[in-house]
Amino acid sequence: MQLQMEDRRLVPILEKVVAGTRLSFDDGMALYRSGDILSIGYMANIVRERLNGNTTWFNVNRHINPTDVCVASCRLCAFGKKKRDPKAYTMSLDQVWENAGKGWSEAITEFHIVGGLHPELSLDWYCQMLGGLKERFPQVHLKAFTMVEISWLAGRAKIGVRETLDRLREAGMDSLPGGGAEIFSERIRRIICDHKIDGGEWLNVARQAHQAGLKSNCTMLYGHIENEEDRIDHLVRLRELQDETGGFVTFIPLAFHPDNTPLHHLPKTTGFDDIKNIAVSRLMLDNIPHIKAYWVMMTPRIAQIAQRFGADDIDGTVVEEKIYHDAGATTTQSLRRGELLRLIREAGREPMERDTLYRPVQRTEATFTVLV
Ligand code: V47
Repeated sequence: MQLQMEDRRLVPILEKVVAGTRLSFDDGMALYRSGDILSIGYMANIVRERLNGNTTWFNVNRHINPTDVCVASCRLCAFGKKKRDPKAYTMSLDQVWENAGKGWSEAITEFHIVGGLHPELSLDWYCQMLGGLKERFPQVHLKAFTMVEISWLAGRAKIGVRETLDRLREAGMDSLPGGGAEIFSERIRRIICDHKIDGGEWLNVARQAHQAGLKSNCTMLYGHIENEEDRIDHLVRLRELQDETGGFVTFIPLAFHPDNTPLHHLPKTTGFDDIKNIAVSRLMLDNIPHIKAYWVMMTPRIAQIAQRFGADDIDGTVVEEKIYHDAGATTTQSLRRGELLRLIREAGREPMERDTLYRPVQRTEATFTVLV
């Protein structure tokens, strides 16, 4: 039985979705302009179940932010600080390694490592940091540095992006997170993050990472001053690069949190828009295997509902998230494994623990009990 679509303009899109035909820019616009969230979710769920069945993936990870010192002054950000700011911090290598081991259990499979664009820390310092982590935690996957950080480190070392990636990989980097993409539209970037590399360069660094054999994630920051065309343009540009490289593993739509940023006057996103972004991205990004509803950003409640609107991933236990909490996120800073399992099961999905590259993780009782 098929859903009776309230918005009849979506019927041709449903036909494409059922046939597995790629959606056009205009289809994307029609989806964003429609209020018929149930029909949009129904279609996104078809794609989600085609690609991931009834599984919802999660992982057990820890975030490490070695420094919040940043030469850029992005209006979207509440995390970055100038070096002279008394509240700014930069960890020593020993502190990074010690921080990584806090609350350490065999259960953690991933360190998610990102930070500011520090004016002095060198590529060698970052290589030492990765090497020290690998030495201490050899089984943990190091998902480290946004495309923006890679470009910055290459510039500081006065070498090319490819050589920078190669050196970081030799030191222990296993893949890259999806941050820093924001929204590719130059008109918007000039206002929200004018000190950052432009969208073309972000895609170029991602291309080189994928060509070097490294997988990465990708993101889109929405809910600030962009419009729906900017969003579809962003999604289509990611889809085009994915056609070329196949290197993106997961897409994560990130809702803008205005608190403590120069854009604090902007309203927060709504649950409706959060769910719609999950669903539209699932429908437009037909070549990216996973869509993550990042609970830290969208709250566990919305991330749970998103599992029936196109998302197949809820991220992980996280532990000590800083970027969103500096920008006013009121969610907890970590979720226990048992809580993630409950959220997923109540949404009628089957939880599957994964490593960063979506290989199922098997647990013995001994390691299982550590985090439940
Ligand atoms: O790059 C910064 C965004 C990103 C704000 O790859 C903000 O698995 C909202 O990329 N309001 C970092 N967003 C987070 C990120 C991420 C998160 C979870 C998983 C993965 C992954 C990647 O957060 C930044 C920027 O786009 N951001 N400030 C803010 N005030």
